[in-house]
Amino acid sequence: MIAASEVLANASRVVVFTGAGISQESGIATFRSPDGIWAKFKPEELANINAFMANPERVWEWYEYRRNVVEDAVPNPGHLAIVELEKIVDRVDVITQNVDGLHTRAGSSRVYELHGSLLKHRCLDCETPYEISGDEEGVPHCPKCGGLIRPGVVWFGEDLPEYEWERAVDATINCDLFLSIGTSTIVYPAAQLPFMAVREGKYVIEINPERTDFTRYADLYIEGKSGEVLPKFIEELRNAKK
Ligand code: BJW
Ligand code: ZN
Repeated sequence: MIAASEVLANASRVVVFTGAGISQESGIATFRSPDGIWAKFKPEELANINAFMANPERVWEWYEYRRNVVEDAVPNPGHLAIVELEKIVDRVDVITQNVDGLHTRAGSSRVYELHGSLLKHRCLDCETPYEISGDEEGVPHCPKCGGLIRPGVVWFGEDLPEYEWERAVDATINCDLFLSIGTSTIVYPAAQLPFMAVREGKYVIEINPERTDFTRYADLYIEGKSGEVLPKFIEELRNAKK
């Protein structure tokens, strides 16, 4: 038994809060591990509007490279276990910081992407969405106003999308089980959510091979990779409900 059976037996609204770690086993590098995306590139050099304005081609190329990696990746047993969870409890809200779209591709039905998506683009000036054709050479321009097209992710210093953030907070305060999976829990405001869940008296489980700033506040810390832990955890939850 890895979790309190009573909590599992009574869980009906579950929040799954995820970070880059859940996609690590799909071959997508996390941000802050020694071989992560930012071991080679500093976030302040690439993931902000000033970097894009200073050198749009360079930033665009980096995002195109990552978009291609993500398009070739497939959901792993961790993503699939979260889809399975929908068959066991009344409601599952997936709140993700990931920009890879893998929860949706896996089949989760209620996904909130707090940091946007590598697969979406929009005009920097008029915000009109832009569909990538694949024929672009360099940074495309907006057909409507001529502005530069930017990746649809949330850079440092930018606000999170309002609707997704509101849904995330609402799901957190109304859940009865909160899972924090594969996130270093250091990027705000997203990192507030597990702390908010604790403050609201929710049962919070963290799944991560490494301890984080949040670990000591969790009701239960399960050390391990999400692709290995989650399928077992879901099985346990299913049994607790029998
Ligand atoms: C496994 C595993 C396996 C491995 N299984 N687990 C002080 C100074 C400066 C700024 C700030 C500050 N305090 C707050 C801020 C603001 C800033 C912030 O939080 N900075 C912190 C770094 C301090 N936040 C913002 O700017 C946000 N906006 C904002 O606050 O707006 C208000 C504002 C307006 C104007 C001015 C100032 C503020 C926006 C944040 C947007 C973050 N965007 C990014 C980049 C997206 C685009 C892109 O992809 O390029 O989102 S940052 C990056 O970090 C990305 C991620 O979503 C996010 C979180 O990272 P995550 O997912 O936790 O990944 P890792 O790599 O850190 O951790 C992976 C974990 O997985 C590890 O724990 C591993 O152990 C584990 N793991 N394998 C399970 N198999
Ligand atoms: Zn435009």
